[in-house]
Amino acid sequence: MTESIPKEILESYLKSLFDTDKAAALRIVQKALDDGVTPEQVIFEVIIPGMERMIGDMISSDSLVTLSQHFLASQIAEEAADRLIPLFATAPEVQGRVVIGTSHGDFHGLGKKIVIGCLKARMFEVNDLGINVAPELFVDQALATGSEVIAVSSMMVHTATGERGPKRIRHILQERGLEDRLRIIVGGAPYRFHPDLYRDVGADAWGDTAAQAPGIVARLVREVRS
Ligand code: B12
Repeated sequence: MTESIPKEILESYLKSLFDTDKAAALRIVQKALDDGVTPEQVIFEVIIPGMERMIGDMISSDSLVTLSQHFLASQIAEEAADRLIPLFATAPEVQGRVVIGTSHGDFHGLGKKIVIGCLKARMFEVNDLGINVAPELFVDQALATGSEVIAVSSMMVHTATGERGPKRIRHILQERGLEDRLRIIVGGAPYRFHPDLYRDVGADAWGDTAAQAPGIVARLVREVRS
């Protein structure tokens, strides 16, 4: 199928997200594929618009239902990207490689998960190091995976600004002469209240929302590759 997909598919997919019905969302994706919709169309015409709609509609609200809808959309985006991108007729060019984790001492993983969904849906290869990640591991894994960008999520002030957070990652890059090869992006609540905080912790950039992450990461990748 090359023409645009029937709009009912996106509508029913959005409804399943708003109902936080993951099984229904996955059934809709599978049925679309069975009916001849290409994996490319599912990603670009269903999954990404679904994420964007969810983030756009929900960003100002912070109710628990909102969080679970938001989270579900990103979880499905991540799963769908993992499953469908290898099926693309022409292998998509990887936009860049990213390692991501929450900073040392920080167990808040929901925001990171949403960032991963957005990046994967936009064809970035993402290695998730999990929560409570040591600064040394960020650097070692970035090198092991050929990543250009280290992404650090911190939800608490002390894990954003502390000596085992992004600051230490910056020191390691300096000590090991890696500053030309790797960029650091940070995100999470503490940065929202102090828009210059990202500089103080030694990052190259920060992103307010997961939706902004692909654009900013793409810029950082270009800087490293140029
Ligand atoms: C859920 C939650 C928890 C859950 C976490 C569950 C999980 N699996 O993640 C649990 C119950 C475990 C928890 C524990 C604690 N929490 Co808590 N928690 C929260 C809460 C309510 C929501 C955080 C969240 O998930 N938000 C939803 C996500 C989607 O939003 P987000 O994380 O901001 O992410 C978005 C953006 O920031 C951005 N983003 C995030 N990361 C990144 C990274 C990059 C690279 C980019 C570009 C963008 C980006 O994209 C995301 C999507 O758009 C916040 C309060 C709040 N309203 O923020 C407190 C909060 C973060 N917690 C807090 C505290 C104090 C704790 C505890 C210490 C409590 C305790 N006494 O035990 C422990 C700490 C445990 C630890 N060591 O980490 C404080 C932090 C205070 C501070 N200023 O430092 C907060 C602010 C609550 C408060 N007002 O006091 N918490």
